[in-house]
Amino acid sequence: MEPLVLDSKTRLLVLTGAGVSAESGVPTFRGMNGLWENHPVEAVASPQGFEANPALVWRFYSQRRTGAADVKPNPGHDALVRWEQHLGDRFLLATQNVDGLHTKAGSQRVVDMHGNLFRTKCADCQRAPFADTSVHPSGTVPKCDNCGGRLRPDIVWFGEMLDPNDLARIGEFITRNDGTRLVFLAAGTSGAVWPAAGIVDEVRSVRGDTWLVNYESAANTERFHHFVQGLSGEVLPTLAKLV
Ligand code: BV8
Ligand code: ZN
Repeated sequence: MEPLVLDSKTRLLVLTGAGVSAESGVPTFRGMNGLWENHPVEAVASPQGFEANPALVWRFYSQRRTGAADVKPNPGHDALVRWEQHLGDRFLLATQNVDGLHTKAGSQRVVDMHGNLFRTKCADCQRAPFADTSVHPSGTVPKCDNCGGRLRPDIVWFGEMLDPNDLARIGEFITRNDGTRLVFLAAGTSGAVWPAAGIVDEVRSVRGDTWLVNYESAANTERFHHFVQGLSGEVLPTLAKLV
């Protein structure tokens, strides 16, 4: 298998999903069959779910905060930190994960496309999101001390738009015209959620080279030029040739 060559003429966009955190002990969505306590995740992680039962939604996120509080980055996260150190501004990491493990590992140029589990905002006023690791007793909904309204995790739910600044940052990196060749690598993602699942086609539209590193075939495997099947914690540390 030819290596992924990261040289001075290359810029690299990486997209990660739940699979990259699996070896750190964070359950994947598919691993849970897309369910939480028999609720489809899309139902709990949605504005409609929050309107219908905010306490249930907070129980879901409180459990995930507890579960992700002490997890550690794995060799897959660490490899991406080394690639970034080698490429500098010719590197960008877009993640669908809300566990914050890339940042914990030392990644700098990170776009949290779907938000962050350890940040909270208000559903009823425009106060700025704030860092928050608090876990709430079952049945409770934390109140905003600015407007008395309901607090919610600073996470992009199904049916909600992603932050346009985040999409613009990714789009700028894809269309950048600085004489470098674009390489895209997706890792640990099933390619089932949009707009993340469409990035490979955006990259192909500017004739970029595309790689998928995944434990099993994904919904969009055929869109990639290269498919390396395996565990990201084992494949990523040896995949790239840093020139
Ligand atoms: C939006 C935060 C505008 C919440 C998340 C076009 C077509 C169809 C549907 C749509 C479309 N455009 C929009 C939609 C609707 C929707 C969507 O995509 N629905 C899907 C279900 C069909 N998208 C949205 O709603 C987005 N917003 O488009 O707004 C709009 C609005 C309304 C209508 C139209 C347009 C918002 C999407 C973001 C939602 N929030 N997360 C939370 O985390 O609680 S998504 C969440 O699920 C994750 O962030 C991630 O994105 C996704 C899970 O996918 P993966 O991360 O890939 O994880 P998964 O478990 O599925 O797969 C893991 C993979 O890893 C597996 O393949 C496995 O084999 C592999 N693996 C496992 N272990 C390892 C491994 N690989 C390597 N190594 C290992 N060790
Ligand atoms: Zn408020």
